[in-house]
Amino acid sequence: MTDSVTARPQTAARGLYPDIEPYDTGHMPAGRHRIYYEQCGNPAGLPLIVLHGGPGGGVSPNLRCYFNPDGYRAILFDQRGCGKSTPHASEDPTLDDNTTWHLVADMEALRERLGIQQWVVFGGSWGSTLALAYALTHPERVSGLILRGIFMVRKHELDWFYQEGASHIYPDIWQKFIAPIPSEERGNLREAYVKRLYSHDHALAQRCALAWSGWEGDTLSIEGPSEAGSKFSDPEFALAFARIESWYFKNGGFFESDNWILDNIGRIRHIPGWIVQGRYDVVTPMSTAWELHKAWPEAKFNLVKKAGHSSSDAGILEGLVAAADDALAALAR
Ligand code: STX
Repeated sequence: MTDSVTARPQTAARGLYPDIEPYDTGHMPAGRHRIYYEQCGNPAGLPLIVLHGGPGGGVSPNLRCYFNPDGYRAILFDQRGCGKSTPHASEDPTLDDNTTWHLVADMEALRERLGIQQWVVFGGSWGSTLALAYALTHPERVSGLILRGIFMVRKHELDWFYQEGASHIYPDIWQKFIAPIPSEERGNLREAYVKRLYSHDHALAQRCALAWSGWEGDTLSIEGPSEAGSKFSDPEFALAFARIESWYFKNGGFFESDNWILDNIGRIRHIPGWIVQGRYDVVTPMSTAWELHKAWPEAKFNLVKKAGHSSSDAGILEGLVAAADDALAALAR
């Protein structure tokens, strides 16, 4: 292979930072839970916390690589019930103590444990929901918000993805999503799923979990379903993911009212913000990001023309790295 093939053009967009190992990992007790966290980059850098999606998605090593490791002290953690946090929802009989407000409290406990006054909050999809909920609860703790694939867990957003809407864009994949549910129960798919995900018929629960999880995994990216196997087809991941998501969605994200985030956005408009949204996001369609942009015009709004929901879709990845670089330049002392 010649240099002309491998050399990156001068105009190459920003890619991920190189793979990195955490300089610290641990488990934080939270009631009967133990919350896994890791710290990466520069211990004296600008603190930033990463909020994964789902809920129930867990963090992965590539999430460490959106942040300049010389400038950031990036903290990643697995939210209750998923990833390396325990008990794992795939083998936990209850999610009663797993709500948005428990996660917000876990973030506060983690912040105090790590001796951090303020941090940048970075989250995509459900991570954007949780970031907004946290900022609205503890605005003084947030130095900046970097949000991707905006999601507010409102009924119409859930109906779009789990009842009718996305079904028209991915009818082939939708067919697999509805397959485990008898036709007479398809009028309310979320309810039909919730009933089965804790079934004593373990094979049924597992089949439903894989169908639920596969629907999301296969519709995330503008590139379409990944050919290679993915974590969405891992039975344990899928069971925790489906149980946690459906529990949060059944409860409207545990918000006081459907439009709670937007109704209260005035309380956090002073926080420096970056919004990155793919136009062809089928999981969390752009209309929600657009509403947020209208309600919070001060935040930088990066509409990525040729991208879907995934944080690894090229334009989204570049937009997130650029936003984190911008935030570092603006906020580091
Ligand atoms: N779930 C939206 C969400 O938060 C309805 C989400 N979508 N995909 C993900 O999260 C991961 C790929 C991060 C698991």
